Amino acid sequence: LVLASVGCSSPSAPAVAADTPTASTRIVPLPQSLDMRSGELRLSGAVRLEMDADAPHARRALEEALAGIGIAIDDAAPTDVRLQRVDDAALGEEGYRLVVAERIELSARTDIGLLHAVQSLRQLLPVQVQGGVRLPHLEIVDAPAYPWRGLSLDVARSFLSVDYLEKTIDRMAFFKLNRLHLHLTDDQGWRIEIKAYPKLTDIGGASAVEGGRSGFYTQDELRHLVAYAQARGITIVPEVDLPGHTQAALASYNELACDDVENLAPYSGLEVGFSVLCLDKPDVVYPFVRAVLEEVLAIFPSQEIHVGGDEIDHPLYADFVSRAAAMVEGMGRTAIFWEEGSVAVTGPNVIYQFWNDGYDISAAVERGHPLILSPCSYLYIDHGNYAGQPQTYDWCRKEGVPLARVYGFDPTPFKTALGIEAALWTELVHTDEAADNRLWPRLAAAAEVAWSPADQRGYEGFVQRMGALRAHLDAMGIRYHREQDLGWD
Ligand code: TNX
Repeated sequence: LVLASVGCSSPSAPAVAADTPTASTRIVPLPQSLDMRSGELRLSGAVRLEMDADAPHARRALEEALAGIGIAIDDAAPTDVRLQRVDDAALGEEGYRLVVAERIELSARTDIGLLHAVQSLRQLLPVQVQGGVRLPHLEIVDAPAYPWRGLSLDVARSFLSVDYLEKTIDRMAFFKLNRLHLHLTDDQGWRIEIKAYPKLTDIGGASAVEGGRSGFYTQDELRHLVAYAQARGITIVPEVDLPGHTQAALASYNELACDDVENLAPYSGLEVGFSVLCLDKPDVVYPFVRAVLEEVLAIFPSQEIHVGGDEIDHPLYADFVSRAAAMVEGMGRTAIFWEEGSVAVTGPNVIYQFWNDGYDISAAVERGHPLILSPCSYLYIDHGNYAGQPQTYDWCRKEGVPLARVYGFDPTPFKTALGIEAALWTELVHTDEAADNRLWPRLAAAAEVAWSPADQRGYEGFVQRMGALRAHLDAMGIRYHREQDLGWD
């Protein structure tokens, strides 16, 4: 590949694509600093790669990205793309620098930082290089505002295939998201193989919400997904939702229920808040919880493990949360619970996930508990892209949760926030196409909310940059919502 700065190009240089991508109108999430320089770099043919061996994930990502748009890699090419790890403390764990000048230079302290640099480069490049491309000279220095930038995906109500999760991981990585929270169990299905309790998936894996898909992941499949995600800078955070939302478990092992529970059949309805492990039988329940958590932790290296704890009214609820949190801590990890769990006494590291806009989480904040923010009126993207969209909920917000609404969320008042998670519940989402429609482009807005400081970003700029990335979404095969604000109808 020939990289030449504009002054050096000869009259015989191949024609280059007319549309010079303007960096400032392309990158989502908005970089912390972007300095446009005069001059431009012409790419055509092939590039030479100089890559730090100590960044295997970024190397693979860069090679794939170039191959994917038709740029060949050739050691004889005169100019290069350089990918290097540098010892620059200011960049932090995930920060990076991207310079386009005579050559393209990506630098970061970590492999993950370099992965993010590769994603920014991908967004600057067109989706297909035919004849050549011009990149403006520029320097980006970038790092995230929040360390936790996630998607919570409900695979329990309706199952999603390994293949679809891989695609979603690739797309999340494109927007520098770094946490995929899998809601693996609920009333309507149990989706994770537990070898000590095989009926959980034999029975609990066979049900789903009405109209939805059933199924489960084997432990091998989950290990594969963990590695796949890790190579793309994403940690998979597993959730086993306890002690409520457990009808699939109760239907599989009736002894987990109290004797007077009448209906232990698999459940495919839409209700919430009716099932619970029999907390009055600690000798049955806690060995079960321990055995499940031990297998979960053996699959998922994530430091944080989600134990659910939502929508349950039981006199022993707070006791359950305290015991489960201590159990997770005893296993060397950190428990996450939905906000309701904050009524319990736990160690200060326990993380709460805020989801009801009206819930008063301030006491937990005062006690110093870290938060993951998923306020439903901004980040529940099972709600409509627009008011009244078919197959969407509106219990949290009648107007739905349009793109601009997601973008409008400001995490800064929450002093102990680790970051945010958009949540896709799947009671009404039963196909990959529907999932794509709910996720995109709203998840890109969530990514910018988490990455870019609130006082630096703005919806108008986001709309311009995001609008310009449509071809990239198409190239990734995303069946996104044709968002009017982006001119995509
Ligand atoms: C509330 S959010 C739930 C889920 C539902 C969702 C539907 C939370 C912790 N619980 O069980 O799927 O609303 O929007």
